[in-house]
Amino acid sequence: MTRFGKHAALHVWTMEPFNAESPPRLLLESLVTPAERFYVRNHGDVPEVNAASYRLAVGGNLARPLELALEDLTERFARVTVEATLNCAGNRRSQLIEVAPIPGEVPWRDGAIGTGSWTGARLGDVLAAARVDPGARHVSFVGLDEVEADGHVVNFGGSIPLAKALHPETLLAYALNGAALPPVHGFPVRLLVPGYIGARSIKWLSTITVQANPSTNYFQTRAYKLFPPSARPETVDWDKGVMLGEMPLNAVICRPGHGETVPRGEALVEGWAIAGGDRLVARVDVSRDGGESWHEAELTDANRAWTWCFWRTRLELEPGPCELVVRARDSAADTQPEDPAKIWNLKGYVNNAWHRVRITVAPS
Ligand SMILES: Nc1nc2c(c(=O)[nH]1)N[C@H]1C(S)=C(S)[C@@H](COP(=O)(O)O)O[C@H]1N2
Ligand SMILES: [Mo]
Repeated sequence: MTRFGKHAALHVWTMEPFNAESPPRLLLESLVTPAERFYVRNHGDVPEVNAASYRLAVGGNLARPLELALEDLTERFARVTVEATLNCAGNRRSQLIEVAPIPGEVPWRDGAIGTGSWTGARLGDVLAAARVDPGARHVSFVGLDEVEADGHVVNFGGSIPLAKALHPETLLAYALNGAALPPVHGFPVRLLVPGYIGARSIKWLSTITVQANPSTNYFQTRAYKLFPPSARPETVDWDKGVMLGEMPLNAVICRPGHGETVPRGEALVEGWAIAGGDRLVARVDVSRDGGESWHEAELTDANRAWTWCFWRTRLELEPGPCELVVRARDSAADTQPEDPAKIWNLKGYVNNAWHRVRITVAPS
């Protein structure tokens, strides 16, 4: 156990703020990730929140503004449980950094992802009680944590389209895996936006505002935007760029790991795959020759919206150096880009290039 009750095998990138990811093998042990193995992505200190005096303000373009105590959320609204994978937009950034440097960002490998069984009130139920005005299009959220951004102290925040806010999977979550939300994951209440980048699942929620436009928070208008590979920090126009929402399709090989030596013959290759939005993983292909030829892998569990699925295949491996590659296809027939250089972007977001693992196959 390390800080915040995390498993000792987690790789801690920074202590302040606390940022840590799970090794791929540990993730593969269960479809629902135990809290102590769940990655942490913080931009500031973990706020200490008193549950008794906590209030969540719901305002903006609506008829009945609300101020909800934790007990209001747990008792007045239906208690709903949703299994959903949280995936950081910066997950797999390290592979983009191999293309060109991305200074000032956490160099996540592939473990900034985890699946929780989240319990809470539907955001849609709360917004129905508040009676949203026609004409509202976005819902914006602010957390209690204070973050240093561009020389200013701001609260972490962001927004999602009203339509997504009203979908039944979008929760004001107060429990993770059957226990109260741990402080580091947003106690007492966090937003859960399945299918979206992790950054939109705002922790330690303080206010919810229904409005006509997206949030003007730094983390909506400046960070978590996608720029083309040609954009450079010195010259980029921050007003341009695509605000990130739904995650793209992705797949990772968890076993064998980079640099491992495996015996010749049949090897078990395993990992996870996840489709963005409400799409499903339709197929996973694995290559043992750097992407020349492909073998369809078996999906080992019911493949449901909002959650990753695990896959596995057995491949005959010849002695010598070997490059394993994975790529998936989703229910919208979309697939992943081959080359990380083509999707490199200055903040290093949403890398979903083919995942490659170089191993050595021993002679006998
Ligand atoms: N208030 C607040 N919410 C936040 C963040 C944050 O720093 N502050 N980080 C976001 C990001 S970038 C991610 S990926 C997820 C991580 O959630 P976790 O730490 O519970 O795994 O929380 C999101 N919500
Ligand atoms: Mo993130």
